[in-house]
Amino acid sequence: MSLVKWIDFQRLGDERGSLVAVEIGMDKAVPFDIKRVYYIYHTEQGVSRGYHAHKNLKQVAICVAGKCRMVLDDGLNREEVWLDCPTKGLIIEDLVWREMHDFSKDCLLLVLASEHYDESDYIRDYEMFQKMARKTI
Ligand code: T46
Repeated sequence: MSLVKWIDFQRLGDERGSLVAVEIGMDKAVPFDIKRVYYIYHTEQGVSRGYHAHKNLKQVAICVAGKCRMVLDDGLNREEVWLDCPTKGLIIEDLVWREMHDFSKDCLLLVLASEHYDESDYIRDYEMFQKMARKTI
């Protein structure tokens, strides 16, 4: 099964421009209660981010401006995708290693998270992540 799962948000645009509403508990909506929202912007050129997984955190990442490349890895398979569309949300499940590369100067990455910030939820060691993902520890 592909690691890349999208939510296609409806563009509620009119002649004045575009608008996207993000909701929970509806068809084509975010599949968890949102406890936290953060956004990543002004990323220096050539800088990559991420390089971790989460033990218990689901997220939806929406690139509302610009673009970046997201790598997802479940310990067995690695897939990459461009985030470059404000109407597409990438669902990132727990126990998925993520890396973000090639941020455009204007990239504004909005992330909706199922849990509050908790540093102890991060797995920052790739070998440890692989063992956990493969349930070998
Ligand atoms: C993820 C990817 C997509 C907080 O204090 N609260 C927060 O909610 C977050 C997300 C971060 N921080 C602090 C922790 C660090 O001192 O902000 C600093 C930068 O965070 P981090 O190095 O984890 O950022 P990224 O871009 O590597 O990863 C972030 C999220 O942390 C992570 O959950 O999945 O974006």
